Amino acid sequence: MSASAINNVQEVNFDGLVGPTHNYSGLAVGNVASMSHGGLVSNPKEGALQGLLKMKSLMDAGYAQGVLPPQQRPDIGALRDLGFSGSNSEVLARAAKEAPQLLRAVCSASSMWTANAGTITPSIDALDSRVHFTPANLQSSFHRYLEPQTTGHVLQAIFRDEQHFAHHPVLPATPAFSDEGAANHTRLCGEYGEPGVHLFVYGRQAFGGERAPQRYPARQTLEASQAVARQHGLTEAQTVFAQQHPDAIDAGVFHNDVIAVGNGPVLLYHEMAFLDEEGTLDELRAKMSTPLIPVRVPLEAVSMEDAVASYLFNSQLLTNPDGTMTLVVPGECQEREAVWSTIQNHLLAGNNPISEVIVKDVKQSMRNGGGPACLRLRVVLTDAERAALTGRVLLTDALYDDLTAWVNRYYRDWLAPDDLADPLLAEESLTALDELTQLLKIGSVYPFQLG
Ligand code: SUG
Repeated sequence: MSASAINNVQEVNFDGLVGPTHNYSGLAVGNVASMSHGGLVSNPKEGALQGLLKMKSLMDAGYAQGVLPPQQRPDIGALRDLGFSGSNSEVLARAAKEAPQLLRAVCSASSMWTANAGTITPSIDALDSRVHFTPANLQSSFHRYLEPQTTGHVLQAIFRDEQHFAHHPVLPATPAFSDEGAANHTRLCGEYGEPGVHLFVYGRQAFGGERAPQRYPARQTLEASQAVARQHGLTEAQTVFAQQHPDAIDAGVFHNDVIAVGNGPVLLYHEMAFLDEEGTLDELRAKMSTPLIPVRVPLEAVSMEDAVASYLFNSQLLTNPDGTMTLVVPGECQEREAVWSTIQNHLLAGNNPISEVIVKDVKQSMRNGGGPACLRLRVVLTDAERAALTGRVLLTDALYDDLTAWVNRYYRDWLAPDDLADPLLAEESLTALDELTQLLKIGSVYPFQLG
């Protein structure tokens, strides 16, 4: 019997709940969807329910599903740090008048994209047999730079048991160590309980390096990826560091997970994903103990524009017990002829384990550049590690019902940019989040709870 079968090792997808202040503020440079939808009216209730439905349908299909809470927004503390003073209402009103771009940033519900929450190494690959976590510093943008502290609290609250879980400090929040977490990290392996190889994809080198994007920022540095690997004790034999193609970043591919997705031995990628495609595959093949199954999508089949607009590569690739794989694609893939026919004729009909496609509507998130894969943080856990989790964070029918009722109770279905200054929105959000931490039984994780 294989190691994963013995220890019942599973991949758990921890999806981020869409927060009550979900809005479109055009905050993310280089993220085409965010830049083009800034100013639209959002529907936080619909966003949260779409996310919950995705979680529920994957749970119903037999995949292990977890949930992570959103963050405290508006982050009035951040506005105070920037010199706004007075009561909460006064702080919000002054920011709305004097620095609306800052108010928008502190209201972002961007923590829903938990693929950016951090990088995880499963215990199977760690010398001390613990699961290792590093929250991403997300220093590339102000609205996301606000996330790591609470992300750290949340991860430490849930993965609290020190016998099983090890937490590392966030990397220095400076351009040299720009880190966007699991969106630029893929673990390839045979079965989950077998040793894996960690593919870290970076956009630029802080110290040296020849090629870098010209138009849009590269959000991950080689130095950051190397530091995370070092923290987790990963050796050279366990890691591959590959540069993302700078032209892809300039076409709107702001994370590797917008152009590639891997799971088990399969790496589904677009020909423009890596600067050195052959070198990357060769190194993976040399280091993996199981044969790599590359599934390459050529430019002639899917243009960069189609890849970025459809988020084909931001699909979730899920492993089934019989070794086949299921691809969970966003609804936008159906709207692009070239993408849909590539899915049918190249992926499903091809000689690879992908045998099923599920379409999910996560439009509220997609308009900000977050597809199915952005919304989840993958954590490979053994039975014992799952049993050691703190809180009620693994989805069940009862938890789904509770969370759906909670969203329906507190969330608005209409949020225009001007509503962000509404002090009632801030109050509603705090009340909702306080109740959520009780519902999830994770204790105090938010600044307003920790004092
Ligand atoms: O960081 N969008 C996010 C989307 C992150 C998607 N995550 C992954 N690819 N893993 C970002 O660009 C937009 C917020 C706004 O414009 O209101 C935003 O932050």
